[in-house]
Amino acid sequence: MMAVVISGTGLYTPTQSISNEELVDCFNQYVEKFNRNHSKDIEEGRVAALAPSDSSFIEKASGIKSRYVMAKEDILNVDVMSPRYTERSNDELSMQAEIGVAAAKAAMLAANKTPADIDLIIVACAYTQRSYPAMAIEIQQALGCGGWGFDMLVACSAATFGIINAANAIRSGTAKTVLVINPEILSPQVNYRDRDSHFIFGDVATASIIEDESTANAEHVFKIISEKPMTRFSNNIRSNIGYMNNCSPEHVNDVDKLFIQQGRKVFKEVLPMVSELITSEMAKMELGANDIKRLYLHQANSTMNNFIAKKVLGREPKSHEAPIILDEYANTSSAGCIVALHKNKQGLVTGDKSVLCSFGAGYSACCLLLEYV
Ligand code: CO8
Repeated sequence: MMAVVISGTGLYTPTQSISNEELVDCFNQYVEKFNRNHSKDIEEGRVAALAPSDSSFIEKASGIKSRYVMAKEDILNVDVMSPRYTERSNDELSMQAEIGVAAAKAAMLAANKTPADIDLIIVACAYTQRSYPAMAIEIQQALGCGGWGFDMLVACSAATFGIINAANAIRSGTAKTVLVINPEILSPQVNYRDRDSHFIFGDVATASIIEDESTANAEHVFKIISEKPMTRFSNNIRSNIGYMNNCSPEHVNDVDKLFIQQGRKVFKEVLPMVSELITSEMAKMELGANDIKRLYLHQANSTMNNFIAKKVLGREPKSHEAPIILDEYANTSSAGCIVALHKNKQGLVTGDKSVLCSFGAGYSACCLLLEYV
């Protein structure tokens, strides 16, 4: 079978960043205000007082220290607590396409490709900012690429599932060189008034070039030697935002239209699922723990990643073996494992094997085994 490779990755990092301390300061202003405004109801037991957030809890429970966002000011305004963007006209490049283009250009540069080489664009992410026309087609026009494009949503596994779709398009002959783009603008979906989840997400965009090994001409090339996607339905990570929301106007502002999760349950259910996914894929390819040089894992929680890496390697991982980027970027949904890959390619030599693995809402998970060429 034809060998398909990842021959370049690109990263767009927003210019604005929010520290845990800034976020907690705003959250705690909101808590004080809420408790003050509801003091009588709280005293008489009709309303529960809100508890403050704590930046040291956040770092200890998740490994997150900061997150990048597209627009910081109103997230930290206690009277708003959500990003605010100026709506662009239909003639302007949309925000999600803009950051996708930036990541795509960086990936093309890394892979020594021009827009003329690209014949398929897949925008794969957790949310698209509109239903249609597809973000991929807008990006196709902005870059000046030919061919075709489409969007696909698989929450945290969108990037890996996108890479599999790209590889299959190449194998089947419907494309030669594919751009998979993950423009993750997640901050609009965060409930910044929810103590359990206000700290989790950040915005970013990543992109990858996928092509036949015979045409690859880049510094860092990873051959896809095996791929195993999986899904299993769960309500433990959910958002009910959607095009039918206006049909139930009484519920349009309910908190379930933002991100909600049962974090503990996710932890308990996803960890064994992902550890088993990776180890069985390694067994299928007759790879042992010593053969794996890097684990590029989904970036949701550093304890989770440490647990998975320990299960796979059979020992405590060294920091370069299972790189963590969520201290700086927080959870960036599907883009997280690509950011980890993008920033940690150094030191690999020909033949080295790595794991690229996503996991999250759906549930969805995917393990790609890669060989450094
Ligand atoms: N400050 C202080 N204390 C807090 C805070 C806070 N902010 N939040 C909770 N606590 C307290 C709780 O009240 C609790 O107190 P007590 O023990 O008295 O009840 C205590 O801390 C422990 O709370 P938890 O059990 O909730 O804390 P955990 O140790 O489980 O950590 C995490 C919470 C970090 C959320 C953790 O559960 C986790 O990371 N879980 C799994 C996360 C995960 O993988 N989620 C998948 C995310 S989905 C995804 O990646 C993409 C989805 C699509 C994109 C969505 C875009 C918006």
